[in-house]
Amino acid sequence: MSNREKHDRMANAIRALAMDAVEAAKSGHPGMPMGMADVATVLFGKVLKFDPTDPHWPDRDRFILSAGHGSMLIYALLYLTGYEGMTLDDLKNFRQLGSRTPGHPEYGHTVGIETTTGPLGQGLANSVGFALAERMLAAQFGGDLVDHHTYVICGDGCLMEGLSEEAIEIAGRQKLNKLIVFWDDNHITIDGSTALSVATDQLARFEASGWDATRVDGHDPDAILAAIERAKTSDKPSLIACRTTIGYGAPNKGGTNGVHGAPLGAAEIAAARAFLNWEYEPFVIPSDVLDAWRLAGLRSRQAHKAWLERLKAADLEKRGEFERRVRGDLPSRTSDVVAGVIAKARADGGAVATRKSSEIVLEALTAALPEMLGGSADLTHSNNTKTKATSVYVEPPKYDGRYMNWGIREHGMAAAMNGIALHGGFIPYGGTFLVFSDYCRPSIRLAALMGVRVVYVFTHDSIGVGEDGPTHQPVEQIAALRAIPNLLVFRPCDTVETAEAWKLALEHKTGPSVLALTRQNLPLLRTDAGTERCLTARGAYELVAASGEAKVSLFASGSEVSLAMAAREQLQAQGVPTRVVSVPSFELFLNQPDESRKQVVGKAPVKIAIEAAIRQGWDAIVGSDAAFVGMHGFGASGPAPEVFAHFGITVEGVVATALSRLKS
Ligand SMILES: Cc1ncc(C[n+]2csc(CCOP(=O)(O)OP(=O)(O)O)c2C)c(N)n1
Repeated sequence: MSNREKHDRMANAIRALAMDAVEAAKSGHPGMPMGMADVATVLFGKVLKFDPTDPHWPDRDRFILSAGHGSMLIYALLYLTGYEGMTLDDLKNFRQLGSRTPGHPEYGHTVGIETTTGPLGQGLANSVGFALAERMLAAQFGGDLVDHHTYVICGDGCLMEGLSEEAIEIAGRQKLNKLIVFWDDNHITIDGSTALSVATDQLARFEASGWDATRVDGHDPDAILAAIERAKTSDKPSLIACRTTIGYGAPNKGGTNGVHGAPLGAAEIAAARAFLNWEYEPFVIPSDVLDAWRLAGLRSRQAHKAWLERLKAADLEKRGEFERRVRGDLPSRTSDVVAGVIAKARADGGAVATRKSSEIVLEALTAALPEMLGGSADLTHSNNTKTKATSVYVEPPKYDGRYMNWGIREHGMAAAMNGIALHGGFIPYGGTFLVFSDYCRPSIRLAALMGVRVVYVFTHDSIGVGEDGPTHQPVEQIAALRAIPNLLVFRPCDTVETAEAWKLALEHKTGPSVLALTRQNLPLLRTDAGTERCLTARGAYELVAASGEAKVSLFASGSEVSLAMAAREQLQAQGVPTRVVSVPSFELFLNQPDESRKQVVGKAPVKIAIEAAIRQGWDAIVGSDAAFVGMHGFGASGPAPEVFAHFGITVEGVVATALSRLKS
């Protein structure tokens, strides 16, 4: 059999499995896997460094299917190359509840999936983080241990999404030459021809951002291989535009949007089998083809062994540290570092903005944790994210810095941070204003869905922003973030809570965390020195008890906790026993056992929640009959104290609310 025949049979196995699985599921996307089968066969058959027996081998090449709707492409490849976690039965169960072959590839759910994709553009933007992490880890541990490529398949949709622009610019600026992107240039999206919606010269676009860009016939294996070999020698990231026919092999529907996202149907499948010379029953892979694929799966065995030898031969300390970094375990000193910050904050006293508190904590943490990678979307000096330890920028060609200037690209930053965290070896944190968390939201959601450790430093967390006005004053963002499952949202009230929140965020290995921090100064409230308790871990706790049986419970987060404390003073002075509950994290509180929650909520007849944001979410804690002092609409431009007064978020406002509730 000629090489070309062998290639065709291997590629046709992918095509057949894609059409059969989509047909069995009565849903799915056969067009993309059929169209990109040739590219995938060259990549997995000849180029990609991977070992199906160890999907977590740290120095494997990464493959990211940004066009996640074509999930059958990767599932077919995982089966064919011999991953234990992917069987023919899994393919037959495509898209079924509980299967290992969900509609779109899900990280952590299916072996061999590097990142969850489906929301178009995310995978491509994640890949920038992967490629960056590879360069940075290589800078810290050497090319002996870290030397791999990141390959991406993306579609027209990925390139149309605005996120792709941010990702492309970051990759070009960072000269990520080990990032190689295949664009499935098939001229088709769901609604029809790409000409309906795009007139961009994509090659020129990539080149303008510092990439190499080339075009190949995506059905010519020799041309594809040659393009990859060229890309590997480039000093820039590479785009390989692969001109393909969507649904290649389906003689009537191929090349049309009819094959994008629907089963081909029995007649077209029969016609495709005839066209492709594929005479086998559904889900049957002839042994010559399976053998060829399994051999491809063994291709990197030797490289893997050699890598293990190099790891074994490495200096013991370096090896231990590399393994710790890859596992994502924190150094044992982390707790002591945080305790040290807290002790010093108590000794220093004084009022500081929690963004400054965060900087103080970060100074200590980044010095102790080399895996922490800082950054900001051009708001470094507002977010207070840069420290002495992270003062050097990540820069080609050395990549030994620890701080990313992401530019004004919040979405690109958040998506790349997902890639960095998924790659392993780093804990990325990145800053912007809380109001612009909306620009990061699709990637935050995916971080939470995947359960990866990324920390968002969102400062300027309320109308306390002041003069910048309602465009910059978040009111609904905290509630919106609290709505994302598996995302911890912290709104600390002082330096102690901020330190505790950072500790909890770092320990939260299975999900992202948000720190919502103030621009304005806040007094130190947690003066409970001598105790080792991390009260923030409870999500909410009684900060001060009432003198006497509590008539009023004040619940507050962040900057409003000090306001609650001042209101309590006045109420107590007027003979109204009042307690204050600090609520730094809804999620952690709602996870507490019923009994402890009841205790914290207490039995005071009047409950008031205070937060300079909308009420949504508070009812789950204080009940819908409680009063709320906060925001009911957008903010206003003016000096912060005047804006707070304008909206009635004041000590007097809280006291008046309490007194009127007590009377009624
Ligand atoms: C952010 C986002 N918007 C919309 C969709 C729905 N969607 C899935 S595939 C697709 C068309 C993608 O076209 P293309 O990338 O050319 O894929 P192809 O038709 O070649 O398979 C759309 C709109 C999505 N998955 N993600």
